[in-house]
Amino acid sequence: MKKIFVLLILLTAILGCTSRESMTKEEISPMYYSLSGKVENGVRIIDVEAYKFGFNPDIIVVNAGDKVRLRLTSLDVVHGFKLEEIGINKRIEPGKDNIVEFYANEIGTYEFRCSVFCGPGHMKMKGWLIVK
Ligand SMILES: [Cu+2]
Repeated sequence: MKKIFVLLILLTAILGCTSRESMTKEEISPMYYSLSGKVENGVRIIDVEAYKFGFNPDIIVVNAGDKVRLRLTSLDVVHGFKLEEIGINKRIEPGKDNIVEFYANEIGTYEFRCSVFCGPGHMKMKGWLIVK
């Protein structure tokens, strides 16, 4: 009985750690993530899908110094892509490619989130940009 109890606690701890929406900046280890997208003509191009209620991928990884182009698409309603620390706030209209370009200058882990209210899960709709 005691063993099962310990196992349950362990399992809860492990599951808790892998839930990305509740992750904090400090819990993300850049070394575990490989680079996102592909580089074409010196631009790192990454496709990101927005949906109720999340982003795919929800962890975007680039190199410091990269010129980054995000191609944002929505699978359902209008969403937003807000990356405050880099000064980005883009509406993601369904049915089109919504393009955002920026230079990833500073190493760091930056939170991005949906900036257009899209329903009850809106507040949980976020992800991370890792610049390494
Ligand atoms: Cu939203």
